Amino acid sequence: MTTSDPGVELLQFPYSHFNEKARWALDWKRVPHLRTHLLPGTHAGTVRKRTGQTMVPVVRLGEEHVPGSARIIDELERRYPEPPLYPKDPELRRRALEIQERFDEEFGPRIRQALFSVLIDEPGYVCRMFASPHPWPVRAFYRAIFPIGRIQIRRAYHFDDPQEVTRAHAATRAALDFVATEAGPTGALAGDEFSVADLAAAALLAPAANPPDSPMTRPEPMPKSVRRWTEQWQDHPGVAWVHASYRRHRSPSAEVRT
Ligand SMILES: N[C@@H](CCC(=O)N[C@@H](CS)C(=O)NCC(=O)O)C(=O)O
Repeated sequence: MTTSDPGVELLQFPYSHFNEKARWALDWKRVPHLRTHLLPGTHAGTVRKRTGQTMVPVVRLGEEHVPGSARIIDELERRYPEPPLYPKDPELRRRALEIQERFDEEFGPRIRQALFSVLIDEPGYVCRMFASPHPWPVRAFYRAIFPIGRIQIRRAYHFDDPQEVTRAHAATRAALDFVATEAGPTGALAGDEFSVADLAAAALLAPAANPPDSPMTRPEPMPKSVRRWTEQWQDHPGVAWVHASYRRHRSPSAEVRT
């Protein structure tokens, strides 16, 4: 560790809802950390070398690498208990973790699939979303190799089956319905206080809600297809819930810039 290394590092894609979960947790707990931006596709080698698997987010805590947003939050909660993300009451904690798991396993991947069903035909915009923190030669390289990435995306999200897109949209709507109906009088999903349940649901719904002035605000101008996709959800009360959660609880960045 050097003097400018706070000992905590987030390996991430800047536009990614699972990465936003980990980023929000680090910011919420005011943990000073470095952010290493990786490019989806070319990230695999770096992440595999460090963790033996390819998915981000990964958080390095000292010498230890922790992959997976739920595991990261669990580890942050243990090392940095204040302010808490887990409710104290055991029953509320169980409920909060159950909601996180439902968003992680069921809704989150489908919301991403729904967004990619329109992004796949907007290569220039995809490159802006994912490669913007990188210098222009990297951006130009990324744009040039995107046709290969596009084939992989089509395969990974099963876009040759139109039913898959229908299912992805239905799950996005179900996730918005869930937060709109489950939120209590304070807006929280488990008890009265902001918890891991709210963080997970708001971060994983961010692609549909496009919360303003946040790390998940999409670059403007959006292509027409992406704007149409985004606007279709905007009057849903679930979107109002995501916007309110970001406004009230999305802490400023605790990133350390070297
Ligand atoms: N369940 C994981 C999901 C993480 C995930 O899906 N990460 C995606 C980006 S959003 C990824 O790294 N994809 C690239 C890969 O699988 O190599 C979590 O909660 O962190």
